[in-house]
Amino acid sequence: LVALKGKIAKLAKEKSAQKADLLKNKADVVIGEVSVEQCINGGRSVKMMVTETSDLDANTGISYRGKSLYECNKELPKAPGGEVALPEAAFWLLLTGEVPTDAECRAFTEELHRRSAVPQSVFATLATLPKDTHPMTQLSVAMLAMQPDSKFAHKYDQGMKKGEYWEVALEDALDLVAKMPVVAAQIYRSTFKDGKLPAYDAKLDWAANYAQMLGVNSDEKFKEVTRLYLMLHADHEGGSVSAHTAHLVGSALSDPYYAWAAGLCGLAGPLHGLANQECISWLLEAQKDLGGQKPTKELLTAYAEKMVASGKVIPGFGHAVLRNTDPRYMLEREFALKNCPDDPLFQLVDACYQAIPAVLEKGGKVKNPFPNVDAHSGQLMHFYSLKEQNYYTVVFAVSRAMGVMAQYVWARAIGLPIERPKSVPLDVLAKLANKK
Ligand code: FCX
Repeated sequence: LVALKGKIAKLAKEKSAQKADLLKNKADVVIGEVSVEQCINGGRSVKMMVTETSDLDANTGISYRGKSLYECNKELPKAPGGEVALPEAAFWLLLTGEVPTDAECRAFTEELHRRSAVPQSVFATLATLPKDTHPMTQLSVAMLAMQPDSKFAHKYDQGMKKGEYWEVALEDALDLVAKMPVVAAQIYRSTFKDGKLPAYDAKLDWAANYAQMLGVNSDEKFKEVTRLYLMLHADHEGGSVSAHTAHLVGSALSDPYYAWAAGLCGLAGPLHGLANQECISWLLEAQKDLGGQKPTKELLTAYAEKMVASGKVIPGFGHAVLRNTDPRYMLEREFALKNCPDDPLFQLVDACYQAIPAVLEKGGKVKNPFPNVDAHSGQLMHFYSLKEQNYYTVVFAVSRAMGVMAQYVWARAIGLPIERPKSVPLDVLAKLANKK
């Protein structure tokens, strides 16, 4: 922990100096304009916030601290015998800007294990909810139930100085990420199984332990695919609904638990994190509709054309920012080609990959006809027996907690202020537009 804090402190000093320099010498430089369309259509591409941890390029996808996902998967430490990068190594990278050594990564995993105990009151709160409460609602409630333990909120009440914010935020961030798998696995076990949580295994890495606590599959490959999934979903810049929500809430100095509870509510939306749930439902429905026929490009083209003609959205395709096949999708595809090429659901996913972009392109209105990660993730979960679709967004949330928490720490480390963009009524917008 001392090493981690030292690295963040050093980088924060450099970055704070950079921020001060920009504000002192370049504050008035205009870096873009906002069109009427951007104002109405969700501020798409308007550069109006700072996120240190990752950056999304429309064509090459997300990079964590300047490293593409392919580079991360290659360079970050692996589990013994594993081939994919460990997600906690990605968390370290997001926090410090550095690839951890194997020893640093091992010590970091142990640090997370030490912080993983979840207060009984959190499980008691969850137990009061109706059993059919959506797992994402349960997860968000669990974050709020953990909030009384926020070190940030406690220290703030005691008059903590601004310079101390990030260090105390880091304590909460590590606690929260450490506890996520336990809470998430308990939600799974209570909602879909017998309620009993398999024993925590601190000998395993963070993701493998989560996989074994889910208790659906003891296959080593399930642990491996969980590592891959959690590494790939860790961060996606600051503008996505969940990250931006958490950033906005955090900018009011609401503590990390409040911020992530709010972010999770955004992640639960069907156009964002819930898309992976919708995707697998769509794939299973398509499989049924094909009635046992082998999925081919031709069949899927006809199937997708019919859907688009009836005005339906095809889940897992398109993206608000990406304009190419999502590299997260490609890394999952590579894993599937290696580990489950004969899975009938993978063959369907593969046929969709061959067919759907051309169908959407022909329709002419979709800005990005290519698949995003959600078009693949469900198949991998399903293959390894995690079949409860309305749980899928929770797995996404376990991963994204790392990016959002790293963003929270960095927002405090460089002293970003409360966020307050300007909104205008349509009449005012019309007046502004008519003046030009
Ligand atoms: N199938 C059919 N039509 C689609 C489509 C799809 N997959 N994606 C976009 N379109 C349509 C839109 O509905 C819109 O139609 P309209 O003009 O009649 O309203 C038009 O194409 C233009 O949309 P576009 O600008 O390309 O996309 P947006 O930025 O508005 O929306 C999302 C992006 C991702 C919301 C959209 O592509 C979609 O709904 N995709 C399916 C859901 C999905 O996969 N979401 C996961 C996103 C991601 F991974 C995440 O953030 O979690």
